[in-house]
Amino acid sequence: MRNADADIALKRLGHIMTQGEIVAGCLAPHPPHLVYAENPPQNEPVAEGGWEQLRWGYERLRDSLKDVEYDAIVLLSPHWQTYVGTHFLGLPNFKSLSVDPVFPNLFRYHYDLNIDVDLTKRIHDKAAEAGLAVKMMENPDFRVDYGTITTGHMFNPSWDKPLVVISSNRSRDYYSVEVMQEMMIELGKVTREAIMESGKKVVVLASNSLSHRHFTTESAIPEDMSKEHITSHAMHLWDMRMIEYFKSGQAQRILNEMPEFTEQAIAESDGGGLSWLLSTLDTPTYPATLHGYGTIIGTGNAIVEWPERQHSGAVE
Ligand code: 2X7
Ligand code: FE2
Repeated sequence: MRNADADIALKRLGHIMTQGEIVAGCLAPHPPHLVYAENPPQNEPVAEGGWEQLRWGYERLRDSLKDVEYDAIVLLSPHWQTYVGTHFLGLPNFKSLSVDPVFPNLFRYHYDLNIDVDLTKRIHDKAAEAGLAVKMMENPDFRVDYGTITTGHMFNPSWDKPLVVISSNRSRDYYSVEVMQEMMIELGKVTREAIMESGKKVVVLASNSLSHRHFTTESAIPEDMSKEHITSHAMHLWDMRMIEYFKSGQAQRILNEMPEFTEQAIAESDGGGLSWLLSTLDTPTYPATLHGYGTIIGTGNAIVEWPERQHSGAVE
């Protein structure tokens, strides 16, 4: 009897020890202006600062995670747009120059990033099993989009953690926000399952702005903050509504209102990142931490952390 009890206890312990964990989920937007304003050596253009509210927000996010151990970063970028299914960066390393097609004056970044191919393959395979169309991107000359690079840099400027990079399937363009969201909720579920089964500790990042109406012209000095503000009051109201839901733990309400938000605020949630993120976190009911909010060429951007490690019975 004692031996049987000991066996069960050992099995349970083994399960706890090998169980993976999402330590945090974050909304981590990627306007290239943030990297431009930071002046890292990898980026060619030189700035006189700018967008400090958001850059301080990223500082607070990095600070919040500085003592938290994790193995990999899983990131979905709306600027890697794939029209047939969801794709995953599938080689151990990608190195090249990433240029923002709209703001080449601000973002020409020499990147060198490592991929956690094992975790990528686990998520890819689980998504395939669930019936989602998926593909591993194994072209070594593939150029990584600026959304991935900007979020990757602002979240972890030392690039010392491997990434899993997931494309944005444009099902919203072919179908509707509702169809896109159904697919992203499924992708979020399998992402969570694959992480749990991998035994790894992971941070998940949705790389997108909230309201996304740009100005149509750029000021002579892009970092002139006297010119920066939200495009319209309607966009501001939508952003504040979403932030209220983040802070009060109402993820289900965000998912319910996603079609109206995405259409009326021209929101970058159209790429599926926010729906996917909330699904990886099992539609959280606990409050998220708002690390920062600010506008960039008229768009609304929030840096938000769901400290998942403090919930779901996880051990820090
Ligand atoms: O990709 C972006 C964005 N999401 C918001 C603002 C400005 C530029 O690029
Ligand atoms: Fe964007």
